[in-house]
Amino acid sequence: MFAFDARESVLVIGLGKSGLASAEVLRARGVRVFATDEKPRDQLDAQIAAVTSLGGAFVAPDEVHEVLKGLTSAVLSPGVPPTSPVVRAVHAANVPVASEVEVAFRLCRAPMVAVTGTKGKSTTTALIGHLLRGCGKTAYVGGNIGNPLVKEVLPATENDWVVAEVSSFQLETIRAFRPRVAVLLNVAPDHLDRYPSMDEYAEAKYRIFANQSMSDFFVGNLDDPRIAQLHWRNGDARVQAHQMWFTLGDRSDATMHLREGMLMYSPVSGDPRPVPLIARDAIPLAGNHNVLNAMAALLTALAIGCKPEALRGAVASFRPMPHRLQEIAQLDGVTYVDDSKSTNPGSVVAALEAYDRPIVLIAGGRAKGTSFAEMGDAIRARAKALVAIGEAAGDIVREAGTTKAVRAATMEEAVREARAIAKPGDVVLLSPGCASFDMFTSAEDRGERFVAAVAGLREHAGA
Ligand code: UMA
Ligand code: ADP
Repeated sequence: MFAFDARESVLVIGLGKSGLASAEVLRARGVRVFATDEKPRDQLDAQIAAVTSLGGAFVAPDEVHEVLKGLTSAVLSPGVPPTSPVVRAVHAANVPVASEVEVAFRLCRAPMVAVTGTKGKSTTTALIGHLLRGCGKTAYVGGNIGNPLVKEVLPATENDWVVAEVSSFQLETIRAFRPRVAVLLNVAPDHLDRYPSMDEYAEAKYRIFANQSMSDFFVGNLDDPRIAQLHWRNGDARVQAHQMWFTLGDRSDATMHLREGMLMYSPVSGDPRPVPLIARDAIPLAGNHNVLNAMAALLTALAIGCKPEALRGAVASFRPMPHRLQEIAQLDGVTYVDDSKSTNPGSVVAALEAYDRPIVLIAGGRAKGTSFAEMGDAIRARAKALVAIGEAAGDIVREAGTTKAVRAATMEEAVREARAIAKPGDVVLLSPGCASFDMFTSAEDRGERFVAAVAGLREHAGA
């Protein structure tokens, strides 16, 4: 069990990116693969063809019971919740279930960095990969960031590093998964349509350090009140790894802190006096939240043995990832910012705080069981106007109270409305705070539609 070789027979549950990659890797190792997916059968032609061409067999969800007896394990896609009938049937048959990142961990020869948190995972994961490469190391980056980890780990040797973005969904069904460095960025309301409470959501995230010991590192955000409770000074013994903490405050109980605009590093061994590492303004990302993300990435690189001199140059050459506070155009003195990957209310608050200019905010989409109250406070405090879209538009307008608000039915209409309100010097910010699936196929699709709508304005203006 869990050697994933020709003696084993595995059911892959869910045939999206994660499941198809798992099927491919397992088949290449000679594993007997069955695969299932709860989408209507007539929408699965391409997935079934892919599984069949690999030499695997598709099993309809209501036929899974027929193959349960011979299974050695099941590999679960992150989007399939534990309440799914297929997962329940597999558990009832005592077939062990593992997440795709668990399979990746077992097949991985390189030491691993894993990054989780409600927001900032992809930025921090990409930045860690960038820093490690800038320090001359070979780094493979994958996971929730988009390219399934199970394929990414395969070429990595003992001398390389794997940097994995892991979601709470993926962490739910890990078993031996044990990163050399575990990064915990923040825990804020999100995915409350899957978790009964914030406590349960946080516990899923805490699994990232569950198998660590003193020879590993834990990098944690001291400014997140929930995560700060894990600090050894608070008497919490759950984190067994060597703890490295970061904060925007000027505090001596952190391994990295901010003092007079400088990121200060207190080495974990040797002379503990803080050394200036890099100026806050040298981080090429907007917003305080990104200073925290950069601190987490820098601490990780330092834990791995990167030298401060090399890190300074590497940080400076990093660029924001697409759809994360990405400035996409300047038009008639107005700056247009694509933050489509802002999919929970907390990331809207962070985006609004990142600009000290008047903001016309485009927000809304499909809510995920979260409250918009705090986001409404931030809109009232920082946005000059709101253009609301999608299913949650009414709720967000209500929470935004007295802020000037208009509704738009399409992205093109939203951009036209925002343009009509914005004055030179303003920012038009797409930061939805919601999932995209009510109007778009993905957050990327939503961002691309925004970019296209802004380009359309330019054409109309003849610019
Ligand atoms: N499915 C079922 N039953 C269900 C739910 C889904 O059979 O109850 C099937 C669907 O019909 C579909 C397949 O499962 O065919 C989709 O699987 P999936 O939702 O796990 O999606 P993948 O395409 O495999 O992508 C997953 C991650 N998706 C989710 O966690 C929802 C991707 O993260 C990740 O990039 C990819 O693996 C590669 O690792 C996306 C995400 O939204 C970006 N993540 C969440 C987030 O960041 O907030 C956690
Ligand atoms: P994730 O992978 O966790 O979704 P990303 O780095 O892709 O995180 O960023 C997604 C969104 O969250 C972007 O809008 C980004 O500006 C915002 N964001 C990034 N880091 C933070 C943070 N530490 N706190 C709040 N919002 C953040």
